[in-house]
Amino acid sequence: MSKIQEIAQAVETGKSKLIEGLVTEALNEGIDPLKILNEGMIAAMSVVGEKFQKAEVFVPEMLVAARTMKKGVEILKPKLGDGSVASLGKCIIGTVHGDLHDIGKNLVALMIESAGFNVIDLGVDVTAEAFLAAIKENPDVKIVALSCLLTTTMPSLKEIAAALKAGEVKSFKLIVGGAPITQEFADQVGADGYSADAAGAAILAKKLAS
Ligand code: B1M
Repeated sequence: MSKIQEIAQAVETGKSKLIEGLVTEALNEGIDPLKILNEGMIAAMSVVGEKFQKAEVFVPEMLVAARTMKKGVEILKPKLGDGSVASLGKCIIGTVHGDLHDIGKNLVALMIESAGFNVIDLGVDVTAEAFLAAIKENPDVKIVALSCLLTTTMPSLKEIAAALKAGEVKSFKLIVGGAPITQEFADQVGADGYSADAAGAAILAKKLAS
């Protein structure tokens, strides 16, 4: 079994005690950190999602897989950034109200930070009011980023986008993403940009802020 397969299996089966060692070994073997992330950890989370859909695993298994991935990402973090100094301005990010998924949002935050932004992460289950308060506190914010993982919280994203567009501060760009989000939905809610993945979100943020 390759190291990447071992990492994927550890995430899939929630072996959080093994993950740090496996990721460190993979890095020491010179495996590309992005390959470890995409082909090892993100791929494993997709398998967990598919198994959940087929009722082969349940919420507790998803939770331990998520915890294991988080631990692995912590080891990868310093290797994923490009080391640039924050200078592109502020980005406020959060997972929309009603939604507790944060792994994808955390990756987007990490990539945007690595691209040179100062990231203000509001966490999960973030209401329109909380986004507006953060924008009021940071009126020079360049990018507001909304993450949404559930089809049932897409209306929440829509509401937040509308509230932000109607808010006092209008100088920022709004970007959206997450598994159920499409370019079409992003256009519908009046977002300035959409990306399907974390690396794309960072490129988009850079483009929109310049
Ligand atoms: Co949940 N869950 N979950 N879950 N969960 C999904 C999303 C699901 C697809 C599983 C499935 O059925 N196959 C399904 C949603 C179905 C749907 O809406 N159509 C689902 C469900 C149903 C639920 C619950 C309702 C289950 C229940 O309680 N019965 C419940 C809801 C709780 C809530 O939020 N209110 C729930 C709970 C949970 C856990 C808490 C157990 C756990 C989350 C832990 C955590 O995040 N801290 C969990 C997990 C782990 C998953 C899966 C298995 C993995 C999610 C993940 O972390 N993926 C997921 C299945 C799947 O995704 N295949 C599933 C890895 C991550 C890197 O990918 O988050 O997609 P992702 O992020 C990507 C892109 O989407 C994108 O970039 C990232 C990386 O490139 N992206 C952006 C994300 N945000 C972006 C923002 C951008 C741009 C790109 O711009 C701003």
